[in-house]
Amino acid sequence: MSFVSPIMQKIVWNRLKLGTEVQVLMSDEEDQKEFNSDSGLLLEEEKPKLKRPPLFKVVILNDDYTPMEFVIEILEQFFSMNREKATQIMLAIHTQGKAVVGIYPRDIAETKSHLVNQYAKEHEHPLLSDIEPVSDDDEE
Ligand code: TYC
Repeated sequence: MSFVSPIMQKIVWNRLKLGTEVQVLMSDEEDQKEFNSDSGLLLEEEKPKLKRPPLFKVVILNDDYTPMEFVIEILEQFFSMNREKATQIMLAIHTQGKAVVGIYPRDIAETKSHLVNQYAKEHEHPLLSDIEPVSDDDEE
């Protein structure tokens, strides 16, 4: 065993401590880097969790018997159109066979369509409405 003076012992000890500290710091950094590159999922920005509900068109179909005035009244009552707009849409249905009268989430579209069909039946008119999913092509 060789003799090491107390002062040398202290210097060696301090260097060791310093070395250890530096190593610890470095290994922390390395760990950090590895953690970051290995855990892409954790570091990705969170995506918004709310999705807009799928939308449905309410469509009214033409027929040969329902009076034009009755269709205009349906468009005013169930789809909040003013008389001018309702007349314009009624004529579009009359000339083109059908027209979209509103776009809503599924349950609202179903309810509106059902109420319109029920109302027409109660008044003994053959008018029918239906719903169709809004496709990606429909969206601008
Ligand atoms: N075609 C009907 C007529 O000539 C009018 C009509 C318009 C009927 C729209 C239904 O959804 C309809 N009296």
